[in-house]
Amino acid sequence: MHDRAAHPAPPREDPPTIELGPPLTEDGLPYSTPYPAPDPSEPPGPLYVVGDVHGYLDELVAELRHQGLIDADGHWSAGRSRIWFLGDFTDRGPDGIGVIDLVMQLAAEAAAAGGYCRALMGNHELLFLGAHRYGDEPVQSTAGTASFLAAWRLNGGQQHDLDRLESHHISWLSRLPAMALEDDHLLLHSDTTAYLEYGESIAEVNDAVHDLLADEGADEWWDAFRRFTKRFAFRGNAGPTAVHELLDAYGGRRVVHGHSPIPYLTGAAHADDGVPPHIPGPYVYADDLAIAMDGGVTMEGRLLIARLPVN
Ligand SMILES: [Mn+2]
Repeated sequence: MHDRAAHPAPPREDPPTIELGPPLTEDGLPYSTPYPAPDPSEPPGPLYVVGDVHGYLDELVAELRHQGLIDADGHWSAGRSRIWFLGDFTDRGPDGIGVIDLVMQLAAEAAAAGGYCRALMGNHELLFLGAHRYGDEPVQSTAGTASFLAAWRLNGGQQHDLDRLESHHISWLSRLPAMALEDDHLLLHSDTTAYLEYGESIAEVNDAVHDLLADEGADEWWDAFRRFTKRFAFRGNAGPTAVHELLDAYGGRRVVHGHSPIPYLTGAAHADDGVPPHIPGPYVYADDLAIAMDGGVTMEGRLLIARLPVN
């Protein structure tokens, strides 16, 4: 029999620290980074994902506080933690620009602390940027004449967000990736396989969306907006196959997405009884291959932040 108490583990000594200096580039010059480089000998911090915010800044701040990710003054307090926002920052709620400002601020503060705060592009980012760039210019639509401005207003666009949209917001939003892979989780905004129409690798998809926003016209933007607004591909009997199509192409063992509110995915959205939907947390479905993160904050649900992996 082992007697653990009689044989305590020896105290762990700190490993010796070797000052290697900054890494060198191919031309022998050190990289210059605006922030201190993370210590590569330390493991990465915990990974979090944040569902659709849609302008609900107070709810976002409360949940970030609740998770210990920001302090009482709204500054990053999560050290080396890694946070991914899954897109849809604006529209419907009261302060979309305030949400973007907070995420941009946390991105800078997290990087300085050796962690990161990153974000995906959702369909509402395309819609909002399109409303700003193309206004009521007519676009080709199968449903007749459409415009970004009209569609944005119909989908909860808030004029005061558009009025406060500045060039630094536009350049930040325009460069958001459409997808990312972290710790075997494939992160997407929308529960659709439409990503496959933009590339065979994550880098190809992100480059294609970036190039589209930089170079293409209103019709191509509209087409992208329509494709990334599709939903529910992972529901039902064909759902796991659809998830596998994405995982086979882009890697990962699970997809994590926003976009489709959990009460709609589960069929629990309240109709006329006035009872808000009960959202206990992220919704795992499609043979455990998919995690839905949009808690339906716009429909009296919850703004969800989850630490991955979830069971
Ligand atoms: Mn969405």
